[in-house]
Amino acid sequence: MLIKKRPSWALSHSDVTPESVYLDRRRFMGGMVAAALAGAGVPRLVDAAALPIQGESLEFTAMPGFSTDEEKTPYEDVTRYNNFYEFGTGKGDPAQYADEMSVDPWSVIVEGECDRPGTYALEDLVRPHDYQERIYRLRCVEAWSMVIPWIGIPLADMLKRFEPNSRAKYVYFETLHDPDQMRAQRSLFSTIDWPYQEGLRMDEAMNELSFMAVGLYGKTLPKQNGAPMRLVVPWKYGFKSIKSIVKIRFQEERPKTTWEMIAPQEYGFYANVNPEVDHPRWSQKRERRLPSGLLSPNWMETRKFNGYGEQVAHLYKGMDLTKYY
Ligand SMILES: Nc1nc2c(c(=O)[nH]1)N[C@H]1C(S)=C(S)[C@@H](COP(=O)(O)O)O[C@H]1N2
Ligand SMILES: [Mo]
Repeated sequence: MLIKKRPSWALSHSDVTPESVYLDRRRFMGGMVAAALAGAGVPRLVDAAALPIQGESLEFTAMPGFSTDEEKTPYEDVTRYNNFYEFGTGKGDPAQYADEMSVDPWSVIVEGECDRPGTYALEDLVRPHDYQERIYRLRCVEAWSMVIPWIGIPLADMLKRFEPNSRAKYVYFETLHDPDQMRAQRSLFSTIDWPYQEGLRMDEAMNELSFMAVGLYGKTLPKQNGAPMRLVVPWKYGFKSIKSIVKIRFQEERPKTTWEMIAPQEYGFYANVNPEVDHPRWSQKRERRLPSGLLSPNWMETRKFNGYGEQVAHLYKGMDLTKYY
């Protein structure tokens, strides 16, 4: 049974700001260690201490037309400040525990309304494609954001190979469900009814921005970021970008998605980044761009569709985005 507990990131508006203040206070009092434990972006006083970029190097083509030239979020923050509830709700939990998940070998079940269903080995899914690098903004519904250099392939290129048929109106994705490897799935008090599930309307999935990432910062994905393969949908709140995918299903009906199932009045299926539609318990007008601290909280205005309106606004023409949030 799903226990409807308030997720740690579903904080009330009055909780959200004090939390970052609280983390900063700890940083001042406890110094570097406390800050590292809090996971809220470690102050980089000594650059030489920077975390080396982990993983196997990948060859890729830079895609300047699909990349922001904003300053990239440092590797440390991208890989130590995560949401991956399968490993715990703390921002530092995924970096600490995702290593308990094995990602090799990895296969993905493809099913539903398509002519090429089957079980595909990861290599067969990605090998026919050339990798691209896309530097995208990632805006979490919790009102923090990052700029991440992803490596991967356009989602449309992968999905077309399965030959979806005319009844395929939506595509559903599912994360690995294995309590032996994912410690929070063993918890009796979990917020989430596992596995983590997400979905897109077919035209959203086929949009040129939708990306299947297998790496970041030029190397294979760290496990905490959703190895070996995760979705990246940059104009939507981060929770749509599902990690460690093991199932892809084409379907006629709109899939039920994890956060929508937990709190439908707060998290919708569409989840387009939208400063004009506040979360019921906090504002979505601004975001904290990581790294963020007390002296430089780095607040900035949130942009509609996370700044990708030119590429995606047409998908929602005529839709009331306050209703379809
Ligand atoms: N399977 C799974 N995917 C997930 C999540 C999760 O808890 N489980 N969290 C989502 C949320 S809320 C965000 S903001 C992003 C964070 O991605 P990152 O940790 O790589 O920055 O992953 C998304 N994908
Ligand atoms: Mo998120």
